[in-house]
Amino acid sequence: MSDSLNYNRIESFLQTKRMGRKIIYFDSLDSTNTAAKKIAEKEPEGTVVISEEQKSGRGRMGRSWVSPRNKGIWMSIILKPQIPPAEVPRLTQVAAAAVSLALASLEINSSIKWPNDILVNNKKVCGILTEMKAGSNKTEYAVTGIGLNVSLTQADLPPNLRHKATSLYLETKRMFDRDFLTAEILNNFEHLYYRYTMENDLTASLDICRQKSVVLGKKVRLVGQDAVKEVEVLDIDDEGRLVVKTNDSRIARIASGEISVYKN
Ligand code: BT5
Repeated sequence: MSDSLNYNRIESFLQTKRMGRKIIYFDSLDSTNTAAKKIAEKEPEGTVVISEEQKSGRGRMGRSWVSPRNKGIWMSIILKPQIPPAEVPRLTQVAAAAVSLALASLEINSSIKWPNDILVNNKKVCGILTEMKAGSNKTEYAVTGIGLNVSLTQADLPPNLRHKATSLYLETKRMFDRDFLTAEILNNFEHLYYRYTMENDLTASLDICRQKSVVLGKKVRLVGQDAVKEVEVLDIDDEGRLVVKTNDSRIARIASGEISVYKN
């Protein structure tokens, strides 16, 4: 196993028809999501942009994503789903379920913090960023970016993240094959993605998100655009939304947002 990703090895582990059948590999990039969006219109569904490092890896809402060289999987999948733009955020749940299954195949137990964080031992090991280009009713394309910390050490993480971020290596003291893991994520993603977009069945993904959820039954802080609300999480509904009970006992359904868990 070398330090760099190897397309032929990734391909040898793939069991997919589309996902990862074209991989565009970079040694260094600003952001795989940014690069994928630039070429999304002309590339086929399932094309993957992957880079050994990202200089300006992005999280949601302008946040940054730490992406040191050779230490993680920083990839973006180009998708052309026949779903309305309002449903595109669900692809994040599909990807979260796929990552969680891929980790389980390596005997790593993970949990999912709705909507886009994968945790191991309660620390963030993976984040997902889905972006799209859409008209009012038609999704032109979506790009689902996955950042998975594989072999980062404490020194690879900035001090302000060390209490809440981790890597597979830090949690297990094992080194993982990034080629295999990349393929395994894509294998699981393809299965769940086509069940949703071709068979209109999101249940398979949502069942995993529910089983693995760290927020179900918990009191959480919901960070909205203009206010922070404390709510109790009742469920993830069949559309992937978080069902919450507010302090004044009203039920609300949240399609996307930011939460922090503060109480059991
Ligand atoms: C995310 O945003 O978690 C989405 C991250 C998506 C990264 C992938 S990598 C491939 C593709 N290309 C990109 O440019 N992005 C995608 P959010 O929920 O907003 O979380 C961001 C926050 O996570 C930051 O503000 C930090 O607190 C924390 N963070 C940053 N880097 C991290 C890392 N490597 N591991 C764990 N936590 C991190």
